[in-house]
Amino acid sequence: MHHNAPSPTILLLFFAALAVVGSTAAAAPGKQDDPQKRFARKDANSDGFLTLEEFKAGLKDKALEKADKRFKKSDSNGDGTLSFDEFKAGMPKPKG
Ligand SMILES: [Ca+2]
Ligand SMILES: [Ca+2]
Repeated sequence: MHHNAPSPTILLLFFAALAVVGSTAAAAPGKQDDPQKRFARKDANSDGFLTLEEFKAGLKDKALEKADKRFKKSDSNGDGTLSFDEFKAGMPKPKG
């Protein structure tokens, strides 16, 4: 590989990539995001319960395919909605 000076195109791509990475990181649920915030964000009507629709909102493809199972599994009292406790219990547990 030659060490040429970066062309304007390369620089543009570089900054575009940075922007994409930045926005993806901001949009994706971070590891430090606490369950309460995730729950509140999903609870579109803020009634303290997640319906299946609310639970699936924003998910796509594979996550969406798993959502039904996860929802049913998490819904421990079978009332068709997830309380915060149920939501939290159904989340992958952080290690440590
Ligand atoms: Ca709700
Ligand atoms: Ca429930």
